[in-house]
Amino acid sequence: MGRLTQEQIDLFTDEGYLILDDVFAPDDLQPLRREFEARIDRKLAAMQAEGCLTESYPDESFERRLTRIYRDSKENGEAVIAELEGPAGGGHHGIEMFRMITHPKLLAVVESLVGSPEIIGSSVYRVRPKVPGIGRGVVPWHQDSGYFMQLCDTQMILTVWIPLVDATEHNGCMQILPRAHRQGLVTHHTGGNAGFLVIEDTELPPTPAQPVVAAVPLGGAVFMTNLTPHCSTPNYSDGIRWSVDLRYQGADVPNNVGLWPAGEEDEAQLEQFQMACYPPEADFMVQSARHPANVMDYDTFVKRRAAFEQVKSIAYPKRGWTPVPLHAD
Ligand SMILES: O=C(O)CCC(=O)C(=O)O
Repeated sequence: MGRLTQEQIDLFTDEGYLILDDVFAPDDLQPLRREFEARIDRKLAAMQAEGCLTESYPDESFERRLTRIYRDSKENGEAVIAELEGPAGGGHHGIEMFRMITHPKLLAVVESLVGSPEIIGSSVYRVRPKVPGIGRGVVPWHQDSGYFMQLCDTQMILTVWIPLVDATEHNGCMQILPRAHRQGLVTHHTGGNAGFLVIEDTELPPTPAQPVVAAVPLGGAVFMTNLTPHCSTPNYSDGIRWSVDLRYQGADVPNNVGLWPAGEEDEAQLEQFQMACYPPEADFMVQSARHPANVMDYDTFVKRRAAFEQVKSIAYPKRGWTPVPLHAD
């Protein structure tokens, strides 16, 4: 799998999404799975040392271990998941996470879809260990732009959703509404399941297409635009539906690549930070034909993410979405 064919690019442009089954060889994903396993191991060992965990299921698989912990104690399960997700969902920033974001096989596809070799990656990536029964595993209909700044509503930001196990309808893969992305951003509401934004069914953009089940095997990925409506259904299996979702954009799309927060920004500086699509998290160059020296290395990536995380004054996008209206039914 290298760059995409024109037919695949056209399909993405027309439908608003593309599912590829073979972006990676399954072995390519092993290092990230192992990195998550090691982090879970460390967290469970610490919890055992503190006396809050009796059984840590060391022989259980990547697909099952957290499920066992969660079933024994929701609180303990949540503590491990929180370690991986961090406060906003993209807390894990190990070297293998960085290698995944910058994987050459992935960037070849990303280049085809953003239409430029100048590619910016974003700290708006999320780690999702979707344990059966976990409330926030069910994500209501939304467009990713509902979470971004208005200035980026007409820009292309690419979401790449990568399962670390086979993702099926049974274990709660995503559903996507095809051919709706060209109608722009629709009204979102606050107060959807687990605090997510939600597009009400009656407010979904009209499209002749029916929702598609975005099942994808290990090694594959789902590519979507920031205006493609999608949702995530319950995990009915007895295993964890692991995935990561990453985001990319061309270098001409508003970003914060040139900015380093110092923690004492004045009003004018803070305003500058608001000129990115998602101000509170760090953007960084992942590929550049024009300025290869600007491509970020791992150490700088870690420092940059930390610098943004520490500055609480860089505001989240405020879109003015109103709460889900009360319905008579
Ligand atoms: O992984 C999921 O279940 C939901 C992902 C999602 O909604 C997103 O990537 O925007």
